[in-house]
Amino acid sequence: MHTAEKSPDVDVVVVGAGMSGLFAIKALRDRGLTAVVLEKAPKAGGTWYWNRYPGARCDIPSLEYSFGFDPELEQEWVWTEHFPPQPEIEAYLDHLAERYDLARDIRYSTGVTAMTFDEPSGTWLVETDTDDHIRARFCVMATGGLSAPYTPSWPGLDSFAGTVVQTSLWPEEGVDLEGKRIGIVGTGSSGVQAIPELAKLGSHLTVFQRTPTFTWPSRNRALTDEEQAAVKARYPQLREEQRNSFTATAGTTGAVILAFPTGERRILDSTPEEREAALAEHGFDACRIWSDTASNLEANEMAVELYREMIRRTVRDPETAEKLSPRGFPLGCKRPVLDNGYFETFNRDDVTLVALRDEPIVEFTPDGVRTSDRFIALDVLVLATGFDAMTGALTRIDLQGRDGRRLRDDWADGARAYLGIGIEGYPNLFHCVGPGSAGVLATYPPHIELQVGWIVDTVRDLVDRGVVAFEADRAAQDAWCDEVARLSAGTMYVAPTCVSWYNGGNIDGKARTFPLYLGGVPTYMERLRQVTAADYEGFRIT
Ligand code: NA7
Repeated sequence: MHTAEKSPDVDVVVVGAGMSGLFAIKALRDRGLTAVVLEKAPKAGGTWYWNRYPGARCDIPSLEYSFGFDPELEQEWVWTEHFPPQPEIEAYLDHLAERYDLARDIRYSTGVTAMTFDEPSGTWLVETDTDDHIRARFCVMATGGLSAPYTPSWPGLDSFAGTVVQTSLWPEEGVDLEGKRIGIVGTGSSGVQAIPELAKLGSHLTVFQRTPTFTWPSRNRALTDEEQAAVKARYPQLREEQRNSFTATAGTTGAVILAFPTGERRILDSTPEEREAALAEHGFDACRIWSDTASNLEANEMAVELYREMIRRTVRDPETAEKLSPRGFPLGCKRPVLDNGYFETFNRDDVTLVALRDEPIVEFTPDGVRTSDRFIALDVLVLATGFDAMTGALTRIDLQGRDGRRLRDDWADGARAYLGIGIEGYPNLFHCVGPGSAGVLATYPPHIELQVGWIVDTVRDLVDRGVVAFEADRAAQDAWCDEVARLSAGTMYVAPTCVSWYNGGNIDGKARTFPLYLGGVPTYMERLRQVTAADYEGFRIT
């Protein structure tokens, strides 16, 4: 095919119609660019479409977990709870699609299977599972950080005659759970949110736990009209606070996301009486009020002991309390979890905890599961087993860059990207809040407005200049990856005992790297502004 025949169908293909994709399509259109969004789900919403399991909820306050680009929308939209439940966020995103007529540029039920860069024409050919072939000058990967579900397997699972359902692929039509014997594997955020609800729905719930989790009472509550009005009255300031905050949050929300200590006193210098007083005053939060737990493993372990003490005080059966108690990895290594009565659920007579490290799964049978110690009959198996986070959604596409390079090979030893936006070897391709950016460490909507806003402005400029290829430079990418690594050195995220989806440790065989930028959102955005001012320093422009 001649280059002339490879003229693009659209300026931009956006992959994904979650929060990033919806914002991208609106912003691209506002700047006069043509775009098509390809979305594998039958609806918009991304994470908030797929994760519709009982109890699904965001752990960022609703008034902050929303876009600020349209002051009218911000004032009109009514949130009902402090932490938004999944149906409310889904409704909010549906509303965005409708309000700005975004659906006319979105092809639903269309999964991207392959993407190939053609160097002479400077275009991408995007192929889908519905046999679409779309040629675009630029691609914006709005594929999400937690969107490639991880599904483990056990011997005999295929023979299980009951229902198997994954929290991250929960069917729209729902799952019949009423009065069923339910088993759930996984006690991360999804499991911790689902467990209290599944216990209420089923006749019996068995929780299969591999690693005990750190989770804090969310203290979720209905939002009063007064509270909501007070925030809406100062929304411009709140958005400004978000833009200027390390984690794109206002108030104390950032401490929740990072599990960072909030106090000034060292736990290593504390007396038993002071620690007891902390437990009495702060409960589960007593482990998070010290200044030395983020950097000192001995202090961290003392804080964890306060946490274990709270579990002992909450869970009546001492053996169950012990099994639920985190040991052997530091507080702050994983993303903190917020719960609605998680530990209390284990006081119910119809809930059983199976600690898989003591009692591993041997096999599934048509009727249930056999562990090393017993047989447990099940009607429904829920998998809350997490995600191939941050990179999986990109590496599961057959993404072929310059000179036939494949992303899944280039990232086999860990993700490498410049500014968390561009990848050397993959010109004209941008990814949203991906590896190398603050990514999942910052509140998505404001972070998306800033970072995806930069991408869209850049694309507009490149189109105006008739640029054929825009590609991260190898040396600039290496320097950025070094900076990302330097900032995480010594933190709990990369502690040798920390196994998490942040560092790839949750997936067998995945490279162990921590790809999130820990310099904070304002520093990151300042860097992007400097890069633009220096004519896209670190990118090669053809
Ligand atoms: P997470 O936090 O990765 O949790 C997954 C859970 O599944 C975790 O408890 C895992 O245990 C468990 N798991 C995974 N594979 C297995 C196998 N093979 N056997 C037993 N248990 C297993 O995912 P979530 O969906 O809960 O949360 C992800 C993020 O979404 C969350 O942090 C919020 O930001 C929103 P492990 O700890 O690996 O031993």
